[in-house]
Amino acid sequence: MSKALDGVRILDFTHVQSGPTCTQLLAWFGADVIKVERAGAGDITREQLRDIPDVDSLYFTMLNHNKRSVTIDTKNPEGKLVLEALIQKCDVLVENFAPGALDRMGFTWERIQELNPRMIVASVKGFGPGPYEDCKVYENVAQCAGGAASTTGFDDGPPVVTGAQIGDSGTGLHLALGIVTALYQRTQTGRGQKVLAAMQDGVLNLCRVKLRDQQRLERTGTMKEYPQYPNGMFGEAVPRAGNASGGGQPGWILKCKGWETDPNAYIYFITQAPVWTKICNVIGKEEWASDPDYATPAARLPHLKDIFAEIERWTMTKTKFEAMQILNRYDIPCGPILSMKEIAEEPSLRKTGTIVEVDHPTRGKYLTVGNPIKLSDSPTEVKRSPLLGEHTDEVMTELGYSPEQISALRTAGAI
Ligand code: CAO
Repeated sequence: MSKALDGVRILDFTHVQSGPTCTQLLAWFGADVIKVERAGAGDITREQLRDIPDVDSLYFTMLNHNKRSVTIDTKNPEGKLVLEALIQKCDVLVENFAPGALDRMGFTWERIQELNPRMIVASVKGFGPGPYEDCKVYENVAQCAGGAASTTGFDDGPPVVTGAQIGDSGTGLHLALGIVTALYQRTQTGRGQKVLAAMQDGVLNLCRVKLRDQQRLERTGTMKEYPQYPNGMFGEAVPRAGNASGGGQPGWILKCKGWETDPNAYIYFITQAPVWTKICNVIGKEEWASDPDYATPAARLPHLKDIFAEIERWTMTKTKFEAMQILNRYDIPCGPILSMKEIAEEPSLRKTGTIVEVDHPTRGKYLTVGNPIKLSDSPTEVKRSPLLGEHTDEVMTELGYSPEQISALRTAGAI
């Protein structure tokens, strides 16, 4: 079956997490992704967080599926010529170097345009134009600068970063959308363009609801669904809301049977208004359905803490899966707190290709997260990540280099 991005060639000049997330998605949609790495070393993540000596780390393998790897020293004059040949052959150059690195290498936007006016140059940077534009940025810096950390955690504790890699993988996702959009526009204009996804912007986009709340707070001085109401004090900025739902339907994380020994024996419980009577019946508080202090969403807001404490008395008598089963019978929105172990072992995720087992020549079998975006006409087949420079000869041959030229470039240290 054909793939959505068949025929699109990506010069993948990315490393670490944000850029590779983007190009891996494009590869899963069928693009030919040629990852350019530094000879001898490669993407630094090949050797970071290694669990097996001298074998590409899971960090690397899980972010670089379905790509080809070529090693080029792009600071070597002859290596630069090879990169130029690649630029002429590809549709998109994706990079996430520190600000200015590509320019210092001699590959400015103007130079790339000279070589290939159809080229789309897509970049992840920590910040957009402004006071921090020259800064190097990693995941948690973006979470802090994009508003996530100040709004995550509990009111009485410090700002907290989340486990979800919203700065790196989140920005990679944003960049992928920018690239396919630019490819679409190119079908009309025939021209390439620059695509920039700044990590601060990506995180802020995912924290959109918190900027909403900032304005609500400024207008009214309070937010009734936040745990700070009615007992706490609001300051000038959106506070950390613990496990509050963040939306119009109050929710909280509640203990389930076994919580004393299992750190993940918890359930997320939402007191959705349309099923309030059913909630009251399930937990044995039928009288709340008609009690004016509890019967309406507005009346419940001052009592949320007590309400969740009462519901928890019920959830603590059930495992999270038993509670799920019962609550779902009544369409009460809830979700188990799943550990990574439980997710890795979940058969339904294996069935859909969201969790995939991959075989690797030096690592053996390992689990990875497959393509989370499913296209009915462009199925994803997850293929192992390339070894360093595995496809250098293959790609050089496609670029028109003869075996003798390849061998000379290798001797010169250009590839
Ligand atoms: N041949 C020769 N040189 C190469 C090369 C190649 N194939 N590939 C890269 N290089 C060079 C670059 O040209 C750069 O050289 P200069 O510093 O002389 O210009 C050098 O390698 C290092 O690149 P870098 O500065 O991007 O790498 P770093 O490890 O120092 O910084 C990071 C890493 C992530 C902080 C930085 O790249 C960055 O801020 N990127 C943008 C934001 C981003 O994506 N952050 C996400 C990080 S986690 O996903």
